[in-house]
Order: sequence, then structure tokens, then C-alpha cells
Amino acid sequence: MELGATLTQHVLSQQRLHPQARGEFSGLLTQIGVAAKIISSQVRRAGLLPILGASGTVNTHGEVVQKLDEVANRTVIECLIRSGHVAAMASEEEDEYVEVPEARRGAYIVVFDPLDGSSNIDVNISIGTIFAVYRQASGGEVTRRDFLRPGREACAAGYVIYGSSTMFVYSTGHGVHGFTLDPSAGEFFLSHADIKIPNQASCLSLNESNSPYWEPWVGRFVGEMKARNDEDKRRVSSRHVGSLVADFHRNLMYGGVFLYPGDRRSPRGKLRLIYEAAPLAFIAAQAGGAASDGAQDILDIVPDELHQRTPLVIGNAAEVRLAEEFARGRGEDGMVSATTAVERGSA
Ligand code: AHM
Ligand code: MG
Repeated sequence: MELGATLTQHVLSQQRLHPQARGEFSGLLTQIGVAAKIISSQVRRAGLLPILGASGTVNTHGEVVQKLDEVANRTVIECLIRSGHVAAMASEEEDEYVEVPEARRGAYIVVFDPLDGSSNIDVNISIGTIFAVYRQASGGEVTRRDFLRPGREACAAGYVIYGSSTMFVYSTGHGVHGFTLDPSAGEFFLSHADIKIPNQASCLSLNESNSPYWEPWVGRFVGEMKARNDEDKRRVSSRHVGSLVADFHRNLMYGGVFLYPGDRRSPRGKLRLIYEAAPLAFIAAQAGGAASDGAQDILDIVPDELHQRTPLVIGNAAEVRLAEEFARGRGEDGMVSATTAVERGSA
């Protein structure tokens, strides 16, 4: 069997598509791949923690056991500092952004959620790392402005999913490419070149137990999706893991839409714009999909603060646009659903 390109080889080949790139960007992405391998090996040992020692205790090897999300956070920070290509970074796990010491400072800004869905660790459900890379805007001193940028300005974004296998999925604005970790070789190999989201949205993913607090349009949108199923044919299935990377990845592969809308209890929803929504919106757009907060494209939102939350609808472009129409109130008379069903050819 012929092996696909390694992540490093692929990153270097993508560099040729960016005439201004001087290799720093490639070095940086490669280091994120290294962090992913280290985190993956820790995640694979997660079930052993009760045997080797619970978090905060000393394990049988005499080491203090750290929580996995703390380990992931430190791993990404250290790999990025060592790359020598980063000016500063912001993590969902840190209150403030972290500046790289002068001697190791580079030209890029990296934002990341080191271990998303970490409440799923103890029950063996897929979790992930999400990241985006920006060129430092100011060039000189790092300021908050370097982070408060719309996702559209990112020069790369991606995620790692620690699932039945570990996959690294990324884009530098030239398609979306997925790599599977061969644990015995310790290397990511290209397994999914130029990923495009399938045309039909067959998965519907959201936490339906929040429905008593939803704005009315969410229920109408969900109803429209469900109404696509008839007695003879099921076109849409509810699929919700509760781990964003896993839900997003499945929908990217099978077609689908994920929603975490705002509701009466939390009008801005739960997910973080900078660390979660914008990087995945970048990937979605590159794969032919879209992402919205219900009113505007996630990639156009300029954050006001580092840890800002945003409502999120992400997946197939047609369904994201449909959700926006419902959010604007046009689903009330049933016209939107009838029209789109006809356009889709499924009426
Ligand atoms: P986290 O960053 O604290 O892990 O929270 C984000 C996670 C997402 O992975 C997931 O989509 C969402 O929280 C699920 O939230 P809920 O339990 O409210 O449905
Ligand atoms: Mg998260």
C-alpha cells in the first residue's frame, strides 16, 4: 500500500501556494502537529488515570497527575514557544493572552482551545483541539488588537480529533486536508485530501434539551429539518455527541448542520468565537459549507473580547442560510420551508 504524504510534506507543499511564505508558517503548523501527537498519546492513556493516580495526586510512578485539559494547554503553549514563529497566543484555558519571550518571538498569533469537550474524557467520547493562526497585525508590540480579528483574516485554521483514530484536519485557505495518525510510525499521513462537505445535510446536531429556552425560530428550523423525513425515506437523523469537534467532523464528512444557538438563559450561546467558532467556520467555508451566528457570517464578526461567546450554526451552506432566514423571522408562515424543499428537489 502506498503511503500518503506526511503532514510535514503536505504543509511544505502548501507553502508553494503562498508566494510570500518563508517557511516560518510551515514550521509553525508542523509544531502544532507535534503538539497534537503529544496530546493524543496522553488522551490514549486517559482511562488509566484511576489506576495510575487521579488528577492532582501522585501516581504509582511518583509523578503528580495533571488534568488532561491542563496538560493539553501546556503542551500547545510549549510547542508554539519552541517553534520560534509565534509572537503571542491565546487559549480558552488562559484568562489573558500569553506573550512569547523576546528571544523566541516570531510573526504569528495563534488562538486555540487545547481540549474541547473535555467533560467527555471520563466516558471515552471523542474530544479535540481547535486552532487558528493569524499574522501579527501590528508588527511591533503585541496588543489585544492582534487577537480581536475576524476569522476571515486567519491564514490557517484546523482541528485535531482524538477519536477512534487521531486526525489532524487543516486549511491554509486552499481546501481542507485531513491526516490520520499512524501511532506505530508516530506520523500523520494524508488520508482525506481536499475534503468537501456533501451536498445533502443528513445530520442534525444540537442539544435539544435546551428547547424550552430557545427563541421560536430554532424550533421552527428544527421542525423544517425533521419534516424532510417521510414514511418511505429518512433524509435527516439527529446526531449529537456533545463534543463540538466530533459533531463538526462527522457533519463535515456526512453532511449536516450543528447548532448551538443563544437562548433565554444565555443569549450568546455557549461556544467561544475566537477559539471554537471562527476556526471551524474557516474550515467549513473552505469545505464548501458555512457558519453563522444567525444574523451574520461567523467569519465577519470582529470580537470585542478574548473569551466572547457566540451563537453558532455551522455545516452545509444551504442549511446555514436557511437557519438565518428563520432567525430573521421568515419561517413563521411556512413559506421558507416550502420554497427550500422545492429547490432541494425533496418536496
Ligand atoms: P468546553 O470548551 O468547556 O469543552 O465546552 C464546549 C463543549 C462543546 O464541545 C460542545 O458542543 C458543547 O460544549 C456542549 O455543551 P452542552 O453540554 O451545553 O450541550
Ligand atoms: Mg471548548
